[in-house]
Amino acid sequence: MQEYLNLLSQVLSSGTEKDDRTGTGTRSVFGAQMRFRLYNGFPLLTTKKIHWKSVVHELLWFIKGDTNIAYLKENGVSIWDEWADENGDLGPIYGEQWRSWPAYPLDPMGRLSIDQLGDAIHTLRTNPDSRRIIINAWNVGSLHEMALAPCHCLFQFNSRPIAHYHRVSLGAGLGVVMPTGASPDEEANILDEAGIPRRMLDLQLYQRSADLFLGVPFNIASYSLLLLMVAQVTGHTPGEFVWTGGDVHLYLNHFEQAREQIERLPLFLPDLRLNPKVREIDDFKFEDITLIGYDPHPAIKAPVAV
Ligand code: UFP
Repeated sequence: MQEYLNLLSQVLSSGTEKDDRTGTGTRSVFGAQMRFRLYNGFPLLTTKKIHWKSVVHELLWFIKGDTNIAYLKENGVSIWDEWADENGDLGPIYGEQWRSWPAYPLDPMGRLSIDQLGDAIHTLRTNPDSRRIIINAWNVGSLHEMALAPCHCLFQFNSRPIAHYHRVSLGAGLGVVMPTGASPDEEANILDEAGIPRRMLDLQLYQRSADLFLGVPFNIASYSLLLLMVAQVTGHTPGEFVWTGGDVHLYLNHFEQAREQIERLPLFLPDLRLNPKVREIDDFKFEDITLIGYDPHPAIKAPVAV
């Protein structure tokens, strides 16, 4: 996670002072990128403790297509509370756009709405070389109905053959055999004779607005987990998570905390294990996701800009 600490330093030292919607004020850099190789460990920040349970429940909630905070509240997650209306609704945010983007006019299959995540998984199983495997939450015509305009607004999957040296080391080391929800024909495409994945899966996120201290560590963990889940159900080996930021900012009242964090030494990354029996993205439950060996530095408190 050194890349993250480097970006914190860069924004602190060379960011531009900029006003913002919340009235807090920020130091900001436009355009930044970090890459996390998921086979080197799960990129959950170790220089401060991240509330992992919230990451998992929020992602499962997005995948369910849910946009009401009831599920989150039942599971003790409060991150969306301040934006919900009196019925707990948030408008057509991430979950709705990922799973049921309204189709006007009807698409060729006559669907009223489009399951972008389901389509992406189908394409990864049937046409993995595609360069069009994109999920977009930035539905321009619906932004005004959303409680918060999407921050992590668009992501793309990339499936690529595993280089020879990689496959050798996989055979000897990790040896991950990914079960898939694919038909036998599709599976033959994805797994080799020994049941080892032929291909690796990458995910790149575009985050238009990035609260580098509070939001970004959470966003990195969430999309890395999504990448592992989609890799498993499509028979891929997890590759890289690429994080790309637009307005990457530190709020003025997070500077002290950021400096404290930069001085801390990064620790070993945890491992993440998924229940290998799960073959479809909708079948993952909280208990299927296990974080092992997460022993971070203590949490650092910082005010949220609303
Ligand atoms: N923010 C994140 N990540 C998120 C999320 C919000 O960094 O997942 F939901 C931050 C970015 C920004 C604020 O500081 O929340 C959103 O404000 P705006 O819509 O004005 O960009």
